[in-house]
Amino acid sequence: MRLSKFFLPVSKDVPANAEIVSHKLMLRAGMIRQNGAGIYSWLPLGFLVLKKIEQIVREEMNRAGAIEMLMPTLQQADLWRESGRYDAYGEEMLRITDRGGRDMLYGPTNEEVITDIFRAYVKSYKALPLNLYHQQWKFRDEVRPRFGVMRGREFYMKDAYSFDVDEAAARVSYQRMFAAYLNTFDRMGITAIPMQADPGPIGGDLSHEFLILATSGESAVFCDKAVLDVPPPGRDFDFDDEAALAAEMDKRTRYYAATDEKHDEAAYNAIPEASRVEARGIEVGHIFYFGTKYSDPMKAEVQTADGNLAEIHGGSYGIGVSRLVGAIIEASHDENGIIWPDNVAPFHVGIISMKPDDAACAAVADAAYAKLTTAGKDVLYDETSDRAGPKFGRMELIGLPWQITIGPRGVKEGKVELKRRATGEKQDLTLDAAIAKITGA
Ligand code: 5CA
Repeated sequence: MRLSKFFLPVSKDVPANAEIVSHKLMLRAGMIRQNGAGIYSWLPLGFLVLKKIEQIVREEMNRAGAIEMLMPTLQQADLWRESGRYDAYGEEMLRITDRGGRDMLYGPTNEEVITDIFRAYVKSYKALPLNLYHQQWKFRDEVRPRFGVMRGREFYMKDAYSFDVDEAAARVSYQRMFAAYLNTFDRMGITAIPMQADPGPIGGDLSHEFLILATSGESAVFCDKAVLDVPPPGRDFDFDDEAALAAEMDKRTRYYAATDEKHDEAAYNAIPEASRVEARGIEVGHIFYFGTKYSDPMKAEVQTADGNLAEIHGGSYGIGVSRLVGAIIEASHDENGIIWPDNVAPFHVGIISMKPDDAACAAVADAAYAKLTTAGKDVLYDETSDRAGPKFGRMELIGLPWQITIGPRGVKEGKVELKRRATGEKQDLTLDAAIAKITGA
């Protein structure tokens, strides 16, 4: 993408209500535009990152055997009356009436809709386990939308729903999502710590929140440092291996990790002092096992192996896809701007052409752009005639993992400057050597 043909409205001014660094940086980098309280447009740079995160979530859900689909944003109130949640959900639910006088709502989550789909088609245990997911906009009329996309009213969520014939099978489905989440967040360059969460009315031990550590986090977090060092299951992990699934969960849950809501001072104090971590965290995912909470009132039953009917055991698994854009920035930035982890960066490389009106300089910069694009890299090519200061400042702000600066002096010596955004490390290299470094060749 040539910068002169892109839409990148960077700005120095941020509104006073932008309290935290990710919100400020997203506004300054021209990633989002507020349209109303907690409601945002995703400008091109922000949209690229949102799509990268969405794609990682998709690949890791698919790898774990979940199947993608799409449900609508608008739902029928009658389904929520069946589950009993229509009145219980309260003011967070945006309620709408259509021209026929029917009560509708903008979905805050999709347990009812998916249970309705399930019961219409699935009649036998033989079709289980089944895990269906989608990535779709949600609306929750939060009392206090704030921190930009981190606590929005309209936000983008991945929500998966598992269906099993009994609790033991549902536990395996839960562990499968638990393991998939670890790989998902790892690919985004962040460490998300699973913490026991309040399982709600069902009880049991099966609800976890996944939090990343960041000073601006809304929750206080207490954990054993060791939990941060457990490696993710990895690409070759076998999601059908039930012993391995249980082990992945056990490897982490054996260490203390809790938010303030579940904090147990005595258990925390039992950790060796040097290993105690007291920090703040952002919830980027939340998984639940809820048994027959929806299948019971909504009559989602299957025939079991012995010919009886059984209510299915369900779980739901959320990831805050739009929240992650802000959360990753909270975890990865410096005083000059964003530092994108490689896999979620809107472009892999930024090329700064220092003198686009100098023929030799422009030729090298054009060649760099062509070669990197051919090598499959997403490139933002700054061939504008802006001054050096603003060019560098903008490139630092938007935080692409690699920068190549091409100026007349270097070109004379056959060199370009390659900079790694995360470390600030700079090297003068031939163009081909710089490209080889970026492409890992
Ligand atoms: N039905 C379940 C699982 S699908 C559910 O809705 N869980 S949730 O309420 O915890 O939401 C899932 C994830 O969405 C959260 O972990 C969080 O990362 C994200 N999320 C929730 N509320 C907001 C919000 N107001 N703004 C941005 N992201 C949010």
